[in-house]
This record gives sequence, C-alpha cells and structure tokens, in this order.
Amino acid sequence: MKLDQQVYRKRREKLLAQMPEGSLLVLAASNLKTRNNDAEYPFRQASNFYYLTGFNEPEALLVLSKGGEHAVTLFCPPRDPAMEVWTGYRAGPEGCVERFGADQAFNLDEIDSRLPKMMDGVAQLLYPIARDAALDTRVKGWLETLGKSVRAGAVLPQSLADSDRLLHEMRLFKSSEEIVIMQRAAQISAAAHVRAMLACRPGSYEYELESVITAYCGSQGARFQAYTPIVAGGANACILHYIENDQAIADGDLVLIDAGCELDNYASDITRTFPANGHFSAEQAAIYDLCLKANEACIEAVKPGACWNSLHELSVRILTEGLVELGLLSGDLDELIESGAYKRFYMHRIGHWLGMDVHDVGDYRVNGEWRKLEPGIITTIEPGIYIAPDDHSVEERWRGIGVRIEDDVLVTDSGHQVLTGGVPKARGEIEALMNNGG
Ligand SMILES: [Mn+2]
Repeated sequence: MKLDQQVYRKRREKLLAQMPEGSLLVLAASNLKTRNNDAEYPFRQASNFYYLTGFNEPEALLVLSKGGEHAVTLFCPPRDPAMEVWTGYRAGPEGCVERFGADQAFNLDEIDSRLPKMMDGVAQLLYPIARDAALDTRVKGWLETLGKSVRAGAVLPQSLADSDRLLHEMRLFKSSEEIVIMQRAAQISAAAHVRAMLACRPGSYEYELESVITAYCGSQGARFQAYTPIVAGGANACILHYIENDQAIADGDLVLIDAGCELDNYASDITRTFPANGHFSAEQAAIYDLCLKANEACIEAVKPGACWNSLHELSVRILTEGLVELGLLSGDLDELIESGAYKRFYMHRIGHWLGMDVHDVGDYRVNGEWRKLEPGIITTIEPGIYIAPDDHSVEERWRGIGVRIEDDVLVTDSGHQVLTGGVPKARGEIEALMNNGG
C-alpha cells in the first residue's frame, strides 16, 4: 500500500507556495545505521524527506528552490551495476527525474560542488536547524565554500530559517489518502492484538506474544513495527517503556501490549491490557474499568474545537476521582489534582499526535495557547494507571497492577472516528474472546 507520486508532488507544491520568494530548502534522507560490525539495521527513510518525495534510498538530498530555475532537485546514490548486485536497484538521477518528480537530479558526489552555487544569493535558507548534527556541519561547509567567493560576486543567504516549522504543520493534518493508509495500519495492528490475546496462556513468554504480533503484521504487508513492541506481564507493565519482553507471564497476571505496525511509513499505536488466564481479578477489573472510563470519555471529547490540554485534564479528573473511590488516593479531589498527587499512578499525558512518526510532529501549543483540534489530526488516547509493585502506601492487593488502553482517533468534521476499533476493550468482550474465541 503506497501513496501515488501525485501526492508527493502536491505536497512539494504546497510547501513551495509557503516558502518566501527566492528561498531554498534543503532536506536530507536517512543514512544506513550500523547495528554491529558490518551489519545494518533495516533502512527507514527520514519522515520529512519521505513525506516530500516517496523516495526510499539512503543519503539522498532534496533541494526545493522558490523562484529558481529548477524547483525540485534530488541528489541520489548513483546507478552502479556492480554495487547494485549488493544493494539492489537504485533509481539514479534519471529515475529521480522520471519517477520521483525531480526537475533535475545528480549523483551524491556532486553535492559539495553544487550546493554552494545553489545557495548563492538566496533570500532565505531553510533546513532543519540543529536537528541533525551531520547536516548542520555540511550546511556550514557549503556556506564557507560560498563565502570564499564573495569577491567573485557570491552572496551568502540573507537569513536562515527552520524548515520544520512549515513542514511539521503540514504533516499534522492528514489528507484522505493518508487516512486510508493509517486506517489500514490500525486495522492490521488491531487484528494482531486480537491474535495475541487468543494466543496468551499462563506460562507464555512475553516474546512469544511479541512474535504473534510481528508475524501477523508482517503477513499483512506491514513488515516493520512503528516502534519496539512493549509486551509486559504483571508488574512489568509499570515500567512505561519496558521492551525486554523476555519474562514468563504468570497465571493471574495482566498482560499489557503496546504495539503498532507501520505501513508506507505511517504508524499505528495500540495498547491493550488483558488477563493472562482470561479472567480479571476484582482489583484488576476495578483498575481496568477506571482506565476504560477515561479512555471512552476522552475519545467522546475528541472533536473540532476541543482543546488539546482539556482532553488530558478530563483524563486526570476521571482517574483521580476513581482512585479516590477505590481508596488508592485520599483527600479533596481538586487538591489531589492541583498537587499532582495522581502522578504517582498516572505519570504520562493522555496521548500524542500520530502520523509518519509514532510521536508525530506538530506543535501542541500555538501562539502560547493549547492547540484546538481540527479535522485531519490523528491523536492517540491512552490513559493508564500503574501501581508500583513496591508501593507500600497502598494495600498489597493493588500492587503491581499496570493498565493502559490506547486507541488511535481521527478528528473528523462532525467529531471523531476511532481507527483501532478492531480490537475489543470492554472487559466482557476481552474475556469472551479469550475464553471462547469471541
Ligand atoms: Mn502511544
């Protein structure tokens, strides 16, 4: 499932339209990263670069010129049949022009000679300032080279600006084509979570459930996860970024799985928590139902105009109120919220933007105010409660329970659409699924 090249062309045009006259934007692709010795991690293109090109080769460079002779320039790895025996097919400059919408394209080894000239006399140079040390150094080098020619008439850029400001605002709002892909990624991940629930038995190892998730996603064309899956049995769920995934799951444990696949570089992000033996204990059920109440109420509140922070505040109020009812916190509700007493059990925020990056780009505050939701934004809603196994301030029966319930929610014109509805979250539905296959 891939986006059409027309989509990338339109994005470049939209970005160019927002760039100042006479400006130049430089954006780098990812490089291959070494895992150990000469083995590399699977290649993952830089999201900003892929967003504007759909071009999936390492080390490339995109240059957009507003008002220049060539609007779109790509530098790319060369065609080299001897190398391609090892690396696979490369598009080369011709392919970049023919299939990736470049007005001109050159081999990588021409970057250092061409970039200083391309920067000559531009009104503004845009690039992701201080995000990528290697690119910062290269830009400085190109400017130094250009600076050596000032007596020959070269003119340094008049100003520098951060390209992310324009680009990230664009990426925050998903088009209908992007929503189709993200919906599919979410469906695949939801089905994978269902399979993990069905596969789980007391005594299962966390990595077994991880492999159920990754194998299913891979079988559906989503070979990569958007992030390292968290499969946490029992008290491991209280470690928010637990990724060891190497422990046996005991009878009576809850299992928290936070996993989502990536499709054409778009993320999904789902968390479900379920009992290893198919039956919630009374304490587990109480914590679970409280998280579910917050999850459902916050999802209901997702609509155009809703303030980002008000979603978080709603989750804090519901969870704190419930913790008081369960005797896990005591005191005045408003004071417990004001003092942040709930943070002992709920220490993260309600969610994050979701897109090409799992923690997607886009500001949460705009002009000093919390952002108001608008159609096309996709956010996660993921309240959780985590009671540390060594928290002696609560009765022993509560200790080591960790629950999070996370869905991906699209803001629509009329309200919202949950993309991750394919995996159950009501307690009765989970128990029915696990005990008689739904
Ligand atoms: Mn998340």
